[in-house]
Amino acid sequence: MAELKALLFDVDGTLADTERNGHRVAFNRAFLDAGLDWVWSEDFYGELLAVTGGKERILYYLERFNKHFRPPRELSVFITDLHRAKTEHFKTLISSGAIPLRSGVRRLITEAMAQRVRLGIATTTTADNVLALLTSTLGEESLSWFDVIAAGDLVPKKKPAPDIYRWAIAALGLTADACLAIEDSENGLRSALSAGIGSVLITVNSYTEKEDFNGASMVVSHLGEKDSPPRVIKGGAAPATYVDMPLLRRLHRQSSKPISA
Ligand code: XBP
Ligand code: MG
Repeated sequence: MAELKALLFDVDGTLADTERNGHRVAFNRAFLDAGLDWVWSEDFYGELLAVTGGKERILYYLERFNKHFRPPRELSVFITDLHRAKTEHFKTLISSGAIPLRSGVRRLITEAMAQRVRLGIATTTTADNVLALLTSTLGEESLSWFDVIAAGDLVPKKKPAPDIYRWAIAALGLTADACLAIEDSENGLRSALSAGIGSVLITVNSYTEKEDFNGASMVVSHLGEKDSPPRVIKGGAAPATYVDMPLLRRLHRQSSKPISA
């Protein structure tokens, strides 16, 4: 396994817990504005998360749960317009500071930069949403910390397809074996692994904790801090008690032998 040269972060559920009280609320506000009586509950949204991509998720909802809906204009235009409105609501929510970074994210990013390990983002959400989240949580200068922000419709196929990770790796001018991915979901894990990234750390959340993370290098509850260590769900962290750069380097070295589920 090559030297660890870059960390590739997922966004939703990984950098911040954005789904339950961010994207889901933004979707419901956009539905209300559009005069639709659609309300996605917390539990129902968890089912819809099986499909990545907001536009793809709306289409999945219509095809699977609301077959009789007749869109007021061509369906793809209707969905695109609805999703654009949802993104505005999400950006407003994020810019209000409503959703903080998850535990350990700021610390690990700072550690990686201090050790000259490059940073990238590989996400299904839109670039606008990523910029809003980074700006509101880390400040505008943080946008320059990431050598690549690979997001949303940049690629034809979203996670679990490998496209977005392949795009990010190529944009970094690296090979997959020099990268470690940090994800929260099975779709994200599958995407990173099929892009050839052998070391994937999973930080679960309330929507993804029961998913299948077979093939991950390690599964933890969160990245953690010295005084608030994570729960290790699969894999061995010792001697580390929370996720730091030495632990990631160890995982990367060992990543030819992923843990079994
Ligand atoms: C999670 C997703 C996104 C968000 C909604 O992305 O699947 O679609 O749920 O964002 P990540 P959009 O890869 O960061 O986990 O509505 O902008 O798609
Ligand atoms: Mg995610």
